[in-house]
Amino acid sequence: MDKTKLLSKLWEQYAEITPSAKKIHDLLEGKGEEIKNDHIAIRTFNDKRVNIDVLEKLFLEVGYEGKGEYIFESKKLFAKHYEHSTDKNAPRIFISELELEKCSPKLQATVKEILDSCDAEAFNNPELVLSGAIWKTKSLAVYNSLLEESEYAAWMYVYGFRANHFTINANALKGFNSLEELNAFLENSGWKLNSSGGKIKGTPAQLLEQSSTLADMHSVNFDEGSLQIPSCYYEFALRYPMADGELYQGFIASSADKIFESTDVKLQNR
Ligand code: OOG
Ligand code: NI
Repeated sequence: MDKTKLLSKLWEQYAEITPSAKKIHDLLEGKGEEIKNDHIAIRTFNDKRVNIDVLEKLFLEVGYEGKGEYIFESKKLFAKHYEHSTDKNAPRIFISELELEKCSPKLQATVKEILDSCDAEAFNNPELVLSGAIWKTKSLAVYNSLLEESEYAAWMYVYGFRANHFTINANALKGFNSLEELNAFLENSGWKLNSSGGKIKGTPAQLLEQSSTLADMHSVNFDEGSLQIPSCYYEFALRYPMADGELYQGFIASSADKIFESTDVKLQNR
């Protein structure tokens, strides 16, 4: 699979359960904006069958290179970001993984059981990153037990391997002079933004400002019946130039820590 195909498959799969992303995309295009992607994020567990080393393979094959590494102590996450070696317009890729050994024995056992239930071939699928929730059952009891300890683990159980969000490159928007302006436009158009740590994460001094919508609510069919669970969100990133004049390319862990919460149902009720 080539890069264009991979990125468009990730978008299709994401847009299918994130109708607001498609609507915001079309709304901005309707205003004459050209939409460019700053980055795409993917989540996983650090079990060696599905960890970052496994999921990065397809991206390395299409020309991405590993760049920054990030640690999220309280959420027990580790992440890496990738940039394309030749295509400067290609979105960055951000892959995070839950550090299972730092979680409770109960959560570790649950995740092991989930992964053990999969066909071994599922892990060797070169398109694993596009394969969603590959486990055979989806139990609300399992979802709730994961949710008690890690919203990230619970989200992963329901939605699996896919793009968790796409991110609009706000530098490329012509009609907005700041992220505040873009946020105000989105809120006036009816979208709810993630307010954890403030609606804008990061500062010009940190060279990256980010905001995001709250994830859409999506109907999930559990073995016990169906329930609305937050799916995916849309992010907006504005980058500032470094001393050498080039835009900052990395991520900011303290901001990312709050962006992760865009899928947390607790924020929806604020
Ligand atoms: C990733 C959250 C972090 C960013 O841009 O800082 C992030 C996630 O929710 O999986 O995307
Ligand atoms: Ni992001």
